[in-house]
Amino acid sequence: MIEKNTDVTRRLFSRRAFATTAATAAAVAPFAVASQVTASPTAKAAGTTAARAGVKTAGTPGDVRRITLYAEKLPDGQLGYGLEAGKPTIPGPLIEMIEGETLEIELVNNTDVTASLHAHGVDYETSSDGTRMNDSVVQPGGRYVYTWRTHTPGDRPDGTIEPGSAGYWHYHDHVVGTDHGTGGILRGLYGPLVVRRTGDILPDKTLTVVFNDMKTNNLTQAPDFTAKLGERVEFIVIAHGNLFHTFHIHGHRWADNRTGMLQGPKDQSRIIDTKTTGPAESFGFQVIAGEHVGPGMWMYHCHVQSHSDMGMAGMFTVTDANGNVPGHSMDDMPGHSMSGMSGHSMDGM
Ligand SMILES: [Cu+2]
Repeated sequence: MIEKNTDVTRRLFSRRAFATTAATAAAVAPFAVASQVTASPTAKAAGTTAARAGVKTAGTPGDVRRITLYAEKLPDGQLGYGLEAGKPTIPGPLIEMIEGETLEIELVNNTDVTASLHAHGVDYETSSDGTRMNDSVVQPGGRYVYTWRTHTPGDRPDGTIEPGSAGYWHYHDHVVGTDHGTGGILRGLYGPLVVRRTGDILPDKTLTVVFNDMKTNNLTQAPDFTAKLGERVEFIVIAHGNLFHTFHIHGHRWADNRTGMLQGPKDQSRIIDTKTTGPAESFGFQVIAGEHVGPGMWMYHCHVQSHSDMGMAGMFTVTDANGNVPGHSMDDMPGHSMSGMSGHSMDGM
């Protein structure tokens, strides 16, 4: 069976140099279903063309939502967050909010070390800071509620514009190992957070790529993803650790702005297919899988050459309507390592 792996594109990745890859991938639980964003089912798209095209858009924020997040140890000793007990993942689950809403996250710490939850991008009191300094960490076996608030853009009295909370953000532990969560992040306690505006176009699926030192989603060999031709795929890219990385994806481009999509014919956002990102930075964008380029095996990778050569490269496989990739047999196709992949369940948005 190993001899199936003779496709030239696969050998480019030197996968055989990483004999532990399969075992590592197998140890990572499938990515949890995306959190539900509560919104009025009658919400209308905010005057965008999205409504005309029939695509799903983010609704209006509902009441305060509450979710439970579990910090747990994976079988291989790494740590992960999960929406269900016994199902930690690396990265942790995608948490989605709509500008204006409040989310209460009860963190249940099922690990044997003190852990916490610290968010980027949203509003919170010091009691939700997730740091030892602010007494917002969780002992082993304990639980603690963190409250994240978001706001819409507004005008300040001085005439300047106050930005809203929308953006591609992330969350992570801030206490395991050191008071900066260095050990927690290294072991996998991190995940994506996206705050959308009412009317934002929703993706069909979200893929999360976290460059964490020399690993990707804590895997020595970056995970592979698949999508169908024409699917709206959202990428969320986050960096952690001590290194800078350059995310690149083949055959697809995006606008370097909040959503990755042009907001109108006069939007002057630069169109890019490469973006350099450093520790704790994050960005996201949406692409139409295979748009103008068709189905195929499209690499995504860190473009720091030594990094890609050492495993920070995976496959974004776009299949045709029948689930095939021209020029590749099914046996060649990746897809057994789906870390970071999340389907959306957005009914009601
Ligand atoms: Cu890199």
